[in-house]
Amino acid sequence: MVYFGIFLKNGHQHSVDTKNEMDTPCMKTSSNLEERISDLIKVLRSFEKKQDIMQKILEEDREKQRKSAEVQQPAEKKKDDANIQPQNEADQMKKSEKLFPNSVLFKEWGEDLSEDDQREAQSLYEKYGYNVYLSDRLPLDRPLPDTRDPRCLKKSYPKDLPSLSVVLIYLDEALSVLQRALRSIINRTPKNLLKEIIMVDDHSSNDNLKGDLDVYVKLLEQENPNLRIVRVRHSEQRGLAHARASGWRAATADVVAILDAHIEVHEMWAEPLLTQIKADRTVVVSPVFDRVNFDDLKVITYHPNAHAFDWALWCMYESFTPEYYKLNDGSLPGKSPSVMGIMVADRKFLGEIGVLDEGMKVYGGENVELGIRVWTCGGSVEVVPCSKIAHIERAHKPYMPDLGPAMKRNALRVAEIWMDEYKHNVNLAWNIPFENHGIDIGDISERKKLRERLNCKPFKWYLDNVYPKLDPWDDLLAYGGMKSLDADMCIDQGAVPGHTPIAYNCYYYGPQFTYYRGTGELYIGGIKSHKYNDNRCLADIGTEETEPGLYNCKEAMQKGMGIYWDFTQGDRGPAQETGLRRVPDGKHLVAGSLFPVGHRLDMGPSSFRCLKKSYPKDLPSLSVVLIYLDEALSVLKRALRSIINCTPKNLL
Ligand SMILES: [Mn+2]
Repeated sequence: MVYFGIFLKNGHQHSVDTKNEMDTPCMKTSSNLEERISDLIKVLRSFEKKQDIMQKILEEDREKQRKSAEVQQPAEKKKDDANIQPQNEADQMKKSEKLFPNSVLFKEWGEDLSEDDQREAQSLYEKYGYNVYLSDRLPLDRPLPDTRDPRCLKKSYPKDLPSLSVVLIYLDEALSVLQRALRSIINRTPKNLLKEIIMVDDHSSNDNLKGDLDVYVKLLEQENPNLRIVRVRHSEQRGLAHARASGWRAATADVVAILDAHIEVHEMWAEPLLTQIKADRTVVVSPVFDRVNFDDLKVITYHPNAHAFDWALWCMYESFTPEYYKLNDGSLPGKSPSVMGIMVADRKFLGEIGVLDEGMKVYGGENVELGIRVWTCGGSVEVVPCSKIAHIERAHKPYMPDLGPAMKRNALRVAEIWMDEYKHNVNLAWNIPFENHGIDIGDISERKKLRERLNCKPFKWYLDNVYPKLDPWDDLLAYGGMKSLDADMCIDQGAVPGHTPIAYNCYYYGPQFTYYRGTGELYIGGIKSHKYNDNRCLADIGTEETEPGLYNCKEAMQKGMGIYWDFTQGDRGPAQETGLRRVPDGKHLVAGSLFPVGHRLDMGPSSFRCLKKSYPKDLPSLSVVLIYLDEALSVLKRALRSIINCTPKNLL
């Protein structure tokens, strides 16, 4: 028996209590207590291992995404070593032993450090997530490579640009990093435009962000008598969205630039942004970030890309529209579905449309919310290539070790307020039930009222016009884990790379996420948010003897494999009633054998020559010998089942 779809598209949770099973994996077969305990430990271990694997897969996936964004617009590694101590051969001779061979900090940096310095660098890195040891030793006004499109250098900007408030938000940032941000802003923003810098401390605990920073700010004030430097301190940690909004509230200039504090601005960063806002007060703009490596603090050029997100609302780079690339001028601003976080906007306009959702907690989602809100409520979002900011990509963030729960919660909030009939895609992406998921998203009444008051367009308009690359997933019928009730196992994508789905203890994470589409496609191991990405379809490769495999859907189609599956109502019919059949109302379960041998639909043009062969009628009779030692029961059962089902009765 197969149980498919813990959560179904109509939002009802099936009566089988899957949650319980996740918490207490139980083994039915062992009878004595010791055996049960050791089995339980094994299950837990394999569960942990599986989680590790999943974590790795996710990381690799992210890395792949990041790389594909870079490949589209390849990042060139600048050979600008001006600030880094040269490593000559004499230095290499007295190389001290690597104390932290496994630390990512020392993977490509720190060859020549003494053991004491290694210890200091490592402990600072662990605390901050970037190389504070090195930052403390680099000049505060270090030069940055000019990474702009050459056409930017020829542009001229209006003289009468709006005035600017720069908001820096921070939480336990390293002092030298914060100082370098301040220094770069003051040095590289025209004095007549920079009205004030507002520093928002979201309740840092570092002592030197009190005394030492105060001294530095005093010095800057003396140096720049016309510049207002405002300090805002939260008495408790309020999270990113609230901190950014606090900065906005304290601002008084025409335009407000809300930045992270681990940045350095490039020359002429402000003018291109202010020019766009001067021309259209409803446009929210973002500079292009160059990456500052967390280890050697070198600047890696990033080319302009749109800022976007997936259905889990994790942010990601995305190409601009095809129309943008037709213009063939990479110095032009491009429209963008969202912002990554850093934003520059007309101060009053930002207020009119509701600044930021201060009901967001900790981290994540607020940037996507802003993007959707700006677009649907009468404005637009642009990335401006001639404005560049170097931004430290931290190895870990200070807010909390795992940002997932906060992200999930904030994403559900965005969905509930802004996504109309598409809101459940966020649940799908996080694989949580549509209702009764037990996650408190806070009070959303004010934000819903705001949306009404501003008369904002529906989310469908946003999908159709602003972010058509996002797959609306509007024909999904079911999602969740697919479980064999007989074997008490779930279908799992198995080893990647590889094409063989396996039966595995149910733990309902990434590799077991299963999605069933109205087309009949069945994805195992996840679903992609974007139309341009391919999913992995369960495919019948076309021979009666072979179990289905997991293949890229398009590839499977081209090869003539069957990728459309049908489900029957979840009655427990005899096991040989093979095949998955769809329920008429698309709401309920699936019956059949876990690996539906030989069932295929819509084979398409087949090139399998074996299928066309014919064999003599009077073949010799056959004994099948199966040898085994500690084989899994279900594997053995499946072998027997397939032999009986797939061997002519008169021969076996
Ligand atoms: Mn940042």
